[in-house]
Amino acid sequence: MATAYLGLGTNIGDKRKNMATAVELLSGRAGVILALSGLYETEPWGFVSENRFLNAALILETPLDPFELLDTTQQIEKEMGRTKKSDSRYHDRIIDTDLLMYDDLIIETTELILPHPLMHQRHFVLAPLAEIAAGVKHPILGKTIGELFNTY
Ligand code: PH2
Ligand code: MG
Ligand code: MG
Repeated sequence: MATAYLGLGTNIGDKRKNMATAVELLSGRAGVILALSGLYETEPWGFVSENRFLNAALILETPLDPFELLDTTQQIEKEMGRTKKSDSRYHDRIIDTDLLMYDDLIIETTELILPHPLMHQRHFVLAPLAEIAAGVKHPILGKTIGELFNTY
């Protein structure tokens, strides 16, 4: 079993319902949810949209390896109606599930980078994550999530 840290975001449709659906599907297919943060209303970061986000983070105890977990989260996004655009810009989305950390694993592949390369630069990730995982160390930066959030 591994411990994985996920970030969730949604900014279109019934956002509370999207969050609840994603959490339910994850807990059925990806493992056991050990902790779930509150919901954070945030402004779109990195792109312009009139649709504000709801963001959250969760801790998952999972039997899946990181790539199986990625496949599972992408399948859930697809089933919930997420469509991928071919350009590399950010877009409004029904649901986004990002793998932030997986134990203290460090990997860099074309498919998956862990820890998530931008997590420490994003308030919308650090705020919910610090609520449930303040004492957990970032495997590369060597600081805890609480420290990263406080010095953000
Ligand atoms: N996700 C992004 C880009 N910008 N902004 C907010 N507030 N919340 C997000 O989840 C988010 C974002 C890319 O995945
Ligand atoms: Mg994302
Ligand atoms: Mg994503």
